[in-house]
Amino acid sequence: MTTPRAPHATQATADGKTPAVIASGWMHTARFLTTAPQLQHLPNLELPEIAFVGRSNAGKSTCINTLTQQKQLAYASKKPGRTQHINLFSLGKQGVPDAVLADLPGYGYAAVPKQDKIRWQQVMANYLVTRQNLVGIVLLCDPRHGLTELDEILLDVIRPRVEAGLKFLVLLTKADKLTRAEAAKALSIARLQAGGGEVKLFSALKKQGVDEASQLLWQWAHPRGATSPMPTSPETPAIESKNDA
Ligand SMILES: Nc1nc2c(ncn2[C@@H]2O[C@H](COP(=O)(O)OP(=O)(O)O)[C@@H](O)[C@H]2O)c(=O)[nH]1
Ligand SMILES: [Mg+2]
Repeated sequence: MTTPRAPHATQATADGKTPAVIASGWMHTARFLTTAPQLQHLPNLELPEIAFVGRSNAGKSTCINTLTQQKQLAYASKKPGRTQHINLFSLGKQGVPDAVLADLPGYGYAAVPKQDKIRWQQVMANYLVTRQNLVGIVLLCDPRHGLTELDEILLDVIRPRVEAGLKFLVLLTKADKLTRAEAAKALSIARLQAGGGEVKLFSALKKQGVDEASQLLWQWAHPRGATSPMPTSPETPAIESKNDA
């Protein structure tokens, strides 16, 4: 006679892995794919792509490094605003990637020359509006500043795509710096501003929100509702770059 499954085990896959373990292992496979100063220099990919956006200093690099459990994947820049390229990272087993993370330039850094600011806004808007394989956007926001005017502009830019099904998550970073009351307030304000999109607290320091965010991203990239990563078809183009050691 078989032993009844414990209620918590109903989420585990045949090999006993929970969704959190699967998602975290998947995030850990992230490796550098390529970098591009402009949209037209990015490779056209068939893989689902998830973009990370946010103001300079919002905690984007730290968040990507935390989610992927890698210290240096997204360079945590000492000079905010200087990372002006779009950096792509591939996810999934070596040789059979199943998704891509895109790290977009941070915006809103005061010391950046005006023409650079305008150039980036164009790069960003272009990317967010036209990138074909984009399936989701993670907007990083420091809750002590809230969603700023530039974040609102970004929300406006992506709204039509979100309405058409693009996934969207706001991560309120550095949550360890907030009291419970401040965190609750920041959440409710951001939920109003995000117009129904998902909003979660995140702390790299306390590893808060890491499992939830990883699982959400995994689901975005694997929309068929599989409980383990989809088998990749043999036709999937090899996109590993030479830099991908
Ligand atoms: N306390 C705390 N500080 C953080 C956290 N995430 C990022 N930071 C700090 O915020 C600053 C900006 O982070 P960074 O990842 O470089 O931001 P980016 O410009 O958006 O890539 C750095 O000094 C980080 O150490 C966090 O979860 N908790
Ligand atoms: Mg950064």
